This record gives sequence, structure tokens and C-alpha cells, in this order.
Amino acid sequence: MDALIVIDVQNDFCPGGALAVAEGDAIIPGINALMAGFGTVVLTQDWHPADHSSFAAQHPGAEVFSEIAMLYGPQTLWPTHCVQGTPGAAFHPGLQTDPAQIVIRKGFRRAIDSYSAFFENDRKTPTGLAGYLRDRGVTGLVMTGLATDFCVAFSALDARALGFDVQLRRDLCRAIDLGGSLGRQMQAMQGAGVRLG
Ligand code: VGL
Ligand code: ZN
Repeated sequence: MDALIVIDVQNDFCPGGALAVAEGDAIIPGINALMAGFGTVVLTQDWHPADHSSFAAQHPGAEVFSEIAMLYGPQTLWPTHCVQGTPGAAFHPGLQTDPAQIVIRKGFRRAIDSYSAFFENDRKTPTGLAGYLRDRGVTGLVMTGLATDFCVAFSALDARALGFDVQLRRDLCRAIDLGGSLGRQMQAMQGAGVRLG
């Protein structure tokens, strides 16, 4: 059985938002149209405390989009985005949320970011989504959402490592593309056996 995974279709990742992805909202009608065909629909929601350590503003003198070393590895510093309970963290109003059975929130611990729907950025703290999917008999995932080269790619790569069949709907994703990140992550996903469609 297949599940539809919809990554971070939130106001802050859409045009006008704090970390806007170009055309981020263009994928919404296509994602909505897919939902009815899946018995399991999962939404993820980037959900940071206001002082989250991935925000450049928490590191005096640090530039937005620069990279720093955290205890768990390199971390890109982002504009303040998706702060818990703010309009920017809400799902885009155009996204259908009623068909989703579960919302996975991630990035809620101040000291650690979480791009993937499966593991935090230490690559080992699980969100619980793998167990949820396995318990429901899900073996294949169709991946959509924002951003292709960060949260979607990390989720797709972790899903492959966990043994799921993964299809990336490139037409239903949009990228940030920071310093060649989109090309690198597309290569990584192809190498890991993510199917592009
Ligand atoms: C994301 C950067 C920071 C994403 C989330 O959803 O791809 N990117 N937080
Ligand atoms: Zn974030």
C-alpha cells in the first residue's frame, strides 16, 4: 500500500513567506487532487520555537544562509520561519488538510533542526513516522512538497534507507537551491533508488 507524503506546505515556504520557495504555492492544486487516491495521507509541518538554533538571528553576526557547525554536524542558518502558532507556520490555506490522518511536526526542539519526516538532523532521533507507516502496512511513498532539496530530499533519502519504495513527484515539489543543493540532492536521490515521476 502507498501513502502520500506532503512535506511542509506552509505559508512561510510560499510566496510572501519568511523562507519563500519560488512557486511554492503552484504545487497545491496538484497535491490536493492526489489525496483522494491514497488510504494514508501524511502532512508534515515545520514547527520551531521562536528561539530555534537554526535561525541566523540566534547567532549574533552570522549571515542568513551561511553554515555553522552544530554538535550534530553542519547546519544551514535560516531566516526565522515557521514559528509555532504563528500564521507563517500554518498550512497554506489552499492545501486540503481534512484528508490527512496524521500531521508530523518537526524541528520543535530548540537545539536541533529536523528536515526529514523520519529523523531529526542528528540522523538518529526518530519522529515515529516509520513505525506509523509500517503499522498501517504502507510499503511505498509518493513524496510531494517543499522544499525539494531540503525537507523533501532528506525525507526521501531516509525513507529509502528504511526500506520504503519512494517516488518523487518532481512536478509537485519546488526547491530552494542554495549553492547547488538541488542538483546534489537530485543525484543523491537517484543514487539511492528514488524513482522520479
Ligand atoms: C525547510 C529549511 C528550513 C524545508 C525547513 O521545509 O525544506 N527548509 N526548514
Ligand atoms: Zn525549518
